[in-house]
Amino acid sequence: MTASEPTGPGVLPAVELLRIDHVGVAVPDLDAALQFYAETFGMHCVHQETNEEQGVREAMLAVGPDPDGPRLQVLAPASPDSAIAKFLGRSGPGLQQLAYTVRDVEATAEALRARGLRLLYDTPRRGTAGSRINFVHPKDAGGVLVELVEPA
Ligand code: MC0
Repeated sequence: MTASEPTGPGVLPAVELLRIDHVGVAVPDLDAALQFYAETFGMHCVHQETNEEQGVREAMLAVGPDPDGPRLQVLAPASPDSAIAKFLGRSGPGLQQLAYTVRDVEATAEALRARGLRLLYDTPRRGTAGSRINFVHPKDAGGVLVELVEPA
């Protein structure tokens, strides 16, 4: 905090995004998608897991040589009633989410709530590799499902 920063009642807390964490695409078949991205774009999988709570089988693909750079997340449904299954049924395969890395997911969620945006969860849930995540409703973010990711 510097002397020039505004403080006091009515001043909104800052929203601090660090970088693009990943872009998520919904696919019907994870293994087929991994083969497609490897053969077509030369992208390789650096992490894979099933997140039962989210109902997804997911893989993170590195893009380019930077091991800490933004990733492509490939999301396939692990259950028929999951968010990804519903997305595929409505829109078909394609871009499902844009995720930003944040230092503090609760503080960022609170700062967005203060701006009138709806967060999907009252408290953060478990995301990829033990991260803590929350989402902004796509109707409050220009038609984009925005994910906040606080890495483990
Ligand atoms: C729905 N809508 C979207 C959208 N999903 N718009 C843009 N991007 C999306 N992904 C639109 C619909 O078209 C509809 O628009 C309106 O939002 C409301 O639709 P709805 O019927 O309420 O939609 P639902 O029931 O499919 O729910 C949407 C919602 C859901 C975003 C709330 O998908 C959700 O809870 N997502 C968060 C969890 C998630 O996505 N998990 C999978 C990734 P109209 O104009 O027709 O009204 S797991 C993950 O990402 C983890 C592993 C991680 O990264 O660590």
